[in-house]
Amino acid sequence: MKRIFILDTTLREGEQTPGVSFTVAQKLEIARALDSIGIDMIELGHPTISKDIDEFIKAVVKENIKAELVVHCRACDKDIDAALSTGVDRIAIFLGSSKVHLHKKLEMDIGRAIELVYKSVKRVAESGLKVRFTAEDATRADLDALIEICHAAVDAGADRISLPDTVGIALPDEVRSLFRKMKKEFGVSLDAHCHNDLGLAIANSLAAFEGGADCIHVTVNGLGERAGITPLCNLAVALKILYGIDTVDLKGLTGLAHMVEEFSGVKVPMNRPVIGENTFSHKAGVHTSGVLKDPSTYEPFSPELINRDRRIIVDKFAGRRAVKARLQRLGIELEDKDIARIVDEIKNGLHPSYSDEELLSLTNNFSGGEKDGKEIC
Ligand code: HCA
Ligand code: CU
Repeated sequence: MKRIFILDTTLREGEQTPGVSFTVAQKLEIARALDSIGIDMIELGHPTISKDIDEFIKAVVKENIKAELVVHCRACDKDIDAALSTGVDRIAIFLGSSKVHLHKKLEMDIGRAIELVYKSVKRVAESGLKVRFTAEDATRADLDALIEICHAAVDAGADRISLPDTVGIALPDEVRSLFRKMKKEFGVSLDAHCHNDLGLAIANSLAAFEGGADCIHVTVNGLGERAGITPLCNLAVALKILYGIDTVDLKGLTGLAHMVEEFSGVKVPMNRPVIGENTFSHKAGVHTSGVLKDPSTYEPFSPELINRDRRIIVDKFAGRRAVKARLQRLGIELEDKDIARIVDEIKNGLHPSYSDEELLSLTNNFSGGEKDGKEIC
């Protein structure tokens, strides 16, 4: 079976989310948690950005982390010096590759970019560390220029090339085809890093994988610049469900997502695939009835896969089966006629959704206020 690596960049790209700043202690906890679920590579940040980032990187390399530790840096001596002093396994050097990045942002031509990439990558390679080169904005670059820049990196010693969709603008077919072409051209490993500006990060990551990418970049909860990048939970589950590919320990994903939600202060929306509160909730009578007979009627995969529970919502949409199942979970067995009365009562009201306590209290009203569910029967 095809092997695919996952690089988590919650600690680098994720901290670029507006409003997010992790403490060193939080970052160490996230790094340990990522390692414990079997992430292959952890991208740690740029040591020149701030003292605490440098401090964190120097601290995490002393931990017993199995994942490859990667520092991200610009193609300049100041960044490379700082990166080399950290003791990580790999340095990822990035430089714009599209015309708009080269001409407008960096104000240089392709010749100068090639020189810089060659010189910077060679410096790191000669130090004995592994080097990845990131051709920033690769999906908007002219293909010949992109190939030329990447050749300079590979000739200088890079064993990995990242081809990011920096502004999340590419279509899955374009990404698949770009990776196919680059795979034919280069013998090195290729990374995909897909931004989610148009909601295509997951689709593009899977397309990159189909096109020959060896490694996909993710962040926990999809954190990152603007709309963020491919979310770890979604990617790992999609690879398992759609391709049968094992990556990380899926049962560890829910805890990790909650940890990063707390540390980042960025709430996971309730309808977020895989990890959102509603992912395994069923509401309409037709749905709950189907799910209670066979969960696969309305669930593409079981909540147990990621250590979660199914929820049966009880409100005006609920049918007898849903109410019966919810009461059974609370240890209450009622006759069908009593269930029918409760359902009628629920349907006559406008209560948005019954919690267990509210359902119990409604049930008790119907049965003269008795507290113990078993006595109701
Ligand atoms: C950045 C740009 C980057 C780099 C991705 C990579 C992008 O924030 O520095 O190194 O693979 O999206 O192009 O995140
Ligand atoms: Cu990015």
